[in-house]
Amino acid sequence: MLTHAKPDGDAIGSALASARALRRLGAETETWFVGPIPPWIDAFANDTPKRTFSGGPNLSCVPLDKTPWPPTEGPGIDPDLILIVDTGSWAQLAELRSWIEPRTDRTIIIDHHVRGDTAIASRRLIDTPAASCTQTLAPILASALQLTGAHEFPADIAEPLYLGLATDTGWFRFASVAPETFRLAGDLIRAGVDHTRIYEVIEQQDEFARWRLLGRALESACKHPLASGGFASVMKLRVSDFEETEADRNDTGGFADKLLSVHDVRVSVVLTEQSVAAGDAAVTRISSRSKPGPKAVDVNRVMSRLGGGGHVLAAGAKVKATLDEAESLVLGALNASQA
Ligand SMILES: [Mn+2]
Repeated sequence: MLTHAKPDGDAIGSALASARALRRLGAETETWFVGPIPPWIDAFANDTPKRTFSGGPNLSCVPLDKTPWPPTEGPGIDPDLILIVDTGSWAQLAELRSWIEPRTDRTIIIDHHVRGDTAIASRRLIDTPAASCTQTLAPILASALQLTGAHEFPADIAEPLYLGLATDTGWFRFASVAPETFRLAGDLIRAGVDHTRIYEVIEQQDEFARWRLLGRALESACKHPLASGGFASVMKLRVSDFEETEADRNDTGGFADKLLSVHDVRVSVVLTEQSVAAGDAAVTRISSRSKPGPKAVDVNRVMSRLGGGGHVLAAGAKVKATLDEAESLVLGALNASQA
């Protein structure tokens, strides 16, 4: 059982649900995840034995031993069937590619993404209207287990299916949510899913220091008018803000999104001062988010002007500049890219 690298809730939920269903049908299964793996995985997969691969990618969640990467022999290393869920592209399979390539004739893909590589698997089920890969898997696993519906799933299969459904829809907010999405969620809760526990495990695990740091960021926030209308918001974090709040360098995740809640803010930028050795030039990390819609600002284009990049709605860069210089650079690039 394989899924994309840096697995999210849907990838992990799809893999665990499929593996558990196959195990109930008598198949021996192994599930490999390519890291980094979210810290909450043990809340869902603590029953799953682990295999670590040495000298290679960060793979885990199979029998506990150390196997050299790429694996050449051993139980489960040369399976009869490879099931790949929640991705259909080589790029997302990362280090697994060289291992899959000689086995594509016995590989099946079940996915809901538009983009993919046809050569990976001899059989592919690509269900693009599905809100999550677990939504596609639910009726397949139900019929394999000879159930009359998703409400009959055992709880250890219903839970990962719900995990994928809830996280891939942003807790049932995205445009992909359809009547079937809610119907399946209802059936899975009937099957015994503790949905408040899942929300707590995924969304309510922050350290207090992170919110104190967010306070500093919000206090620094400024709004700047954009030539094409609306505003860009800029927040700044100094090295001293991290020290004084005792926050971690990685605690800024999601900060830029917060100010997109402001009605006239179209772009939100977080500038983070990097600690540099005395005598070295100042360095600032830039993270930007853009509000979706027909008038969306392409922050990938803006950040490319500063030597960075990313996606249309989320991009970043690193510049040799102080916080204030970086702010001017970003505002210049924002207005130049819309001219
Ligand atoms: Mn997905």
